[in-house]
Amino acid sequence: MTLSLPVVWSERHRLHEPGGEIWVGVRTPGTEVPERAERIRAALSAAGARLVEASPHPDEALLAVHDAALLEYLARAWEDWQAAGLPDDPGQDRVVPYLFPHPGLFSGLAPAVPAATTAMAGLFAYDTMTLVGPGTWDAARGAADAALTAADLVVGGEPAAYACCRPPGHHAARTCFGGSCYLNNAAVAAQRLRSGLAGPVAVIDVDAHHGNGTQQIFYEDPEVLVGSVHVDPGTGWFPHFLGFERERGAGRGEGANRNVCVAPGTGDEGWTEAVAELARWAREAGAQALVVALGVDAAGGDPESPLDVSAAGFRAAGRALGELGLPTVLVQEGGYDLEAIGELVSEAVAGSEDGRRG
Ligand code: SP5
Ligand code: ZN
Repeated sequence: MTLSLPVVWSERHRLHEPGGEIWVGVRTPGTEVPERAERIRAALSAAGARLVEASPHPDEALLAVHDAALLEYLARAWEDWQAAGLPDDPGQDRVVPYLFPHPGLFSGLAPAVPAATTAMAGLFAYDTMTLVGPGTWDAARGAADAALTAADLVVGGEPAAYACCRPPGHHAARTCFGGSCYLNNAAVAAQRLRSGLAGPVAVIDVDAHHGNGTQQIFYEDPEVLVGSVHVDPGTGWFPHFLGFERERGAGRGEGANRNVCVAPGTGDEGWTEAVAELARWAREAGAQALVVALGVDAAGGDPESPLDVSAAGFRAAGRALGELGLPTVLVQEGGYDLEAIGELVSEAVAGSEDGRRG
């Protein structure tokens, strides 16, 4: 098996060491670790893929999906935290929110921009798990550059390209971040495809968790179709508040959002059929280009999900997406089983090449 598509990579991912995640107030080891991307690169290189270094892109590409205030915050959050002395007193070496401007507090007023560095974090972070350290911004920027470079290659005529994005992106929304994600890599790739190619773009998200950030960014946009298959949040899984099948888009984007929920324990048959259903939906809606938000945490054995998909299931899902025959950017999302992640990604990518070749 030799992969013919380019694999875009940024060395900067290593600068992001979350140092764990704070869950129910407890600092746990966390699973979104640098080794993930290294394992993926090793497996794709072994499968014969060409490696391409991500090239820097201007902020405009990010402003197409995020508010300037979020970008400005992320760019300086760590330095502000350090300048405020918080690593020494009280001894917190990552940016962690403590107070959240819950919509129910405000009687329709806009929350004030707080004077305290400690309070700023809650203005942008929607959970306590997504920590910011010294290299987080550079790494997140590198991941977005990888997605944009892959999209540039596809706009330039490559049939498909894969971006090894780390940190992942699909939980990051227009004004806020969480779920181990800071910048929405799949969304910036979709905007790049949309500006470079004609017609609607589909984002199909096969990560085990709902792509709530991507959904939010494009919720009222009829030109970016967003479909996600994920473990039913109604059975107790992240992101808990979103990802239900009744969420179908709004305004001009009514009908352009599609969620397919699967039960805990779902394996190859049910899951690949759900992916194929999203592929048919995108085809029928007239998609002219495709972004695959390729998380592999639906795998049996992944510590972050209760799904039970095998390497063969990822290959079959890749094939169903490749059969659409669309210009395609695959963007890495989750996947946390270090022993399996390389093979799972490689099978999904190889499947998409099988499908495109027919
Ligand atoms: C990109 C992606 O896959 N993000 C996944 C974020 C889901 N994280 C939810 C974590 C919920 C708490 N995990 C507790 C683990 C305890 N060991
Ligand atoms: Zn996930």
